[in-house]
Amino acid sequence: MAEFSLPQDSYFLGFDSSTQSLKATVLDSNLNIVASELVHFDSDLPHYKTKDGVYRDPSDSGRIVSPTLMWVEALDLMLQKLHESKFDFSKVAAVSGSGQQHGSVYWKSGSSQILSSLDPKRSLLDQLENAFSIRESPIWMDCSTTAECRAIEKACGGALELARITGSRAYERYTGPQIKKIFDTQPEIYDSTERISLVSSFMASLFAGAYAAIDHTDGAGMNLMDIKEKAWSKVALEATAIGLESKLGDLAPAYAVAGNIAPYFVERYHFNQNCLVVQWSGDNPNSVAGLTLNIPGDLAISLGTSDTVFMITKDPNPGLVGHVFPNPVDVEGYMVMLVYKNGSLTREDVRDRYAEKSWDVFNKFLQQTQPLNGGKLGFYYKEHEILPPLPVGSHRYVIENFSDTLDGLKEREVEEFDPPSEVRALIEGQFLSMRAHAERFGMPSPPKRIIATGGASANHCILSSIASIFGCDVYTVQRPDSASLGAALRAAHGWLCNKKGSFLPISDMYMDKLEKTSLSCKLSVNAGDQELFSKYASIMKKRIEIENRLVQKLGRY
Ligand code: ADP
Ligand code: XUL
Repeated sequence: MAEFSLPQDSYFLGFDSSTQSLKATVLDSNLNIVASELVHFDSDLPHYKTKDGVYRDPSDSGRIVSPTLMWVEALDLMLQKLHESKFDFSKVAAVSGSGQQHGSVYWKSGSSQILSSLDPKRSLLDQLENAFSIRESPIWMDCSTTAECRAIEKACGGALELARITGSRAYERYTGPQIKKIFDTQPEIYDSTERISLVSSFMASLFAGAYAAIDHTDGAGMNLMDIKEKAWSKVALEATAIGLESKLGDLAPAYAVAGNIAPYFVERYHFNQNCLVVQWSGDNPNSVAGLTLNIPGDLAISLGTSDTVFMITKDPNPGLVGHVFPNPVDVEGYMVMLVYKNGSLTREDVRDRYAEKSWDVFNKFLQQTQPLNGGKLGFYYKEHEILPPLPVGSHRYVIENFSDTLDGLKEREVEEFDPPSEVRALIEGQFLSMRAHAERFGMPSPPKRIIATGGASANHCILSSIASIFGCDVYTVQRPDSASLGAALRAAHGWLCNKKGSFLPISDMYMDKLEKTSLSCKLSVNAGDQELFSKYASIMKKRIEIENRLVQKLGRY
């Protein structure tokens, strides 16, 4: 083991190019955080005029994109900020990162030439201004490709068959349906594109100064990769667009090296020329690494722009709900995941409308109201939801004569609750939905424990509701950005695998010393009581009954 230990006095730099910001976390060779930095898109780069990092089509077509160049400029600014804080780039042994999943970048023919000859005297933004055939990247919040999804499913033998091959049925935000839309509606732009990257492989390409491969894990978020073979699926490629394989390039394992860092970064920021660029991956998969999720039965909940729930498994069984991706730090394992679009931005919306725009007031309302909310149930969709597939809108119900048992009780639809009940209905609704769908997806109930991460995991009142609804202890990590932390850890892991010349189990890196590293989790809230857990089970059944009716009436499938 010693011959494969991390070099002393070296750093591992991890990024997270997410919806609202670019974050960086630096680990030292003892896996402790030594630096972190953030570029917030709306406030640090206001000239792009994004709201929450995105542009929403006002016509309600469901089109949601982000300016590709904003991500490039964010990297210029991030490196500038680190430089100004006297960060010593020369100590960085490896760089890796996370990208928001599914988003895509379209490189114009001839751009590989620009990438491989970057001039260290000029910013990246300046040189990449004309490198993209599409200037606005479709991102995970987009839901404008329902027709393309149905066409791809049909061509692949149905939704279930597509899920069996690629890990998911067709989803609007997935890259394959997004590419199909461009291929069908803007063929000349498709033809003028020489490479399509994911956000993750795009950022890796900048650092490597050459097109980086798409990694096996983030590649599973495209509806294009065979998750067992870890190769492009011929049938899915054919169902999507002609001539696609060459535009996608190769796939690679997440632990592989994309190349040495480009001379641009060596000359401009004084990185060491031997610094490795380890393949970037998706933000959720990197959180699996950052949360050291290696025990089946542990559940992770990420409360970022999106809310996600994930677990690891050796034996995935992809179906019509949820997603399966290869585990980025276990070559034989997989992760299963549920994704909610109405996460933090919907909580902010309810906070702004009912709780005086203040998390303190929001939390006071959560504390003032009773668990189960006196039988008041709410469904809040500020964005078209993924799970369940419902359009924008809110629906509120009161269970008549609510008492402890719900058997035979009927609900009545209402217009609005009092403000404290609105807040509780939102929070209980979000986590009851997660519990219900995660149970259907094979989550042990209660799970052994939950590890919470993402911006909203800083909110203790929200974590308390999670502990009551799921009936288990809730842990948190030192900092809520597990995606950039996981990326830094994967940079170290990739460095070691490269040194060894083959895959090394990631737990070998922290086996006996987890508690002494920045990766350790701490207990944040104890499990709620068993009786309340059972009461939540019966109100959850009622909620799913109502949800199924809403899907029948308004749903997209
Ligand atoms: P992403 O990585 O998807 O860009 P983050 O994980 O950084 O998102 O989370 C950002 C979100 O965290 C914000 O939209 C905000 O609503 C939420 N957040 C931050 N602090 C709190 C808090 N105290 N209570 C609830 N939500 C919070
Ligand atoms: C995952 C998903 C989101 C994005 C946002 O499928 O769509 O969680 O990764 O970061």
